[in-house]
Amino acid sequence: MEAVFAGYEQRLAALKSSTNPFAGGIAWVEGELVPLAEARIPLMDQGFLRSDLTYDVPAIWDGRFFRLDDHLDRLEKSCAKLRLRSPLDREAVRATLCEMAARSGIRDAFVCLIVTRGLKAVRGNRPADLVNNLYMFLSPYVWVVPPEMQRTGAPAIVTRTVRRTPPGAFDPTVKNLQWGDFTRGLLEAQDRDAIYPILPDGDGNITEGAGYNIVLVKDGVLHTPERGVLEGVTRKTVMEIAAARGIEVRLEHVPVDLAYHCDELFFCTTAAGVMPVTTLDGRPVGGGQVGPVTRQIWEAYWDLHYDPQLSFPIDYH
Ligand code: PDG
Repeated sequence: MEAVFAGYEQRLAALKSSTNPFAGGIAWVEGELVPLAEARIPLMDQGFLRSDLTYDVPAIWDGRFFRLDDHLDRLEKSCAKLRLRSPLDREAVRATLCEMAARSGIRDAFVCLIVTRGLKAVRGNRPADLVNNLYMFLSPYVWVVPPEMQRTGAPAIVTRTVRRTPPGAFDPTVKNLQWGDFTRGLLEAQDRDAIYPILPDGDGNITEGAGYNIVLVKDGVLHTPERGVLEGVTRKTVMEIAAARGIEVRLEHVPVDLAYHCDELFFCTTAAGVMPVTTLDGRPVGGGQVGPVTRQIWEAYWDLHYDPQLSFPIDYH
């Protein structure tokens, strides 16, 4: 862990001392590059007014794009499900994102692409007649669980006041910003002296949390929900790491009860990687410390960021 964080801290210090106007973040809006803090969206965009959009978040780590094609594949599938079309094709998106990284000098980035319905109301219009919008930005890397907390593990709860929006209401495999359930979960977590909510499905199973998938370790086997969740790229990487090490993974319903009796628990997301969780509802998970399976997967996850099959270097000119 320490080597990964030390390298990152060094690069962050260099970024913070940069005088580049894009060092704090860079956005692409209607073909223009602007500092992220100055980026604006048109009020009438249905993405804003109705959350009629989908998005995706790949990351850049140590100057290399990680699994960009997996994220662009998922974005295209999400667009198809919502009958949206990105106004830029994949090659143009890839080239623009690399140019944005180079222009900003950001070497560890949270990269966001949002495709929205566009400027006319859907009501009274046929989706096929609308021109959809694309917004893209890079910001310095975002940590859902910050490094200092990853060392000892994060505090989570299973929410009592809110369940995850069911797949029949909104398909969670379409990455979306209808965060009402997650926002309620985050508030409940604060009220209960924790930070991270785990939302149940209303039928006694866990789903996911506010921007992360959930994996339990019980007797050396990984358990993660197959239904009612985003099919996370980080989780996919975790499953590949497990397969390569002969660790069994069960993708099935995961009862809430198993979360209370597991040996280890971790979250995964592009915005922080593999995040150990060591307390649940105020009680220790397993031994209350970051466990050996989590640790092994954590290390392998960050090592893979230098694997040329999964990542490529950005030309910073
Ligand atoms: N589930 C949900 C609801 C998510 O939003 C995310 C990622 C994941 C699972 C994990 O997916 P992946 O491993 O492909 O990243 N969402 C975070 C957003 C973080 C935030 O707070 O905005 C991300 O895309 O990084």
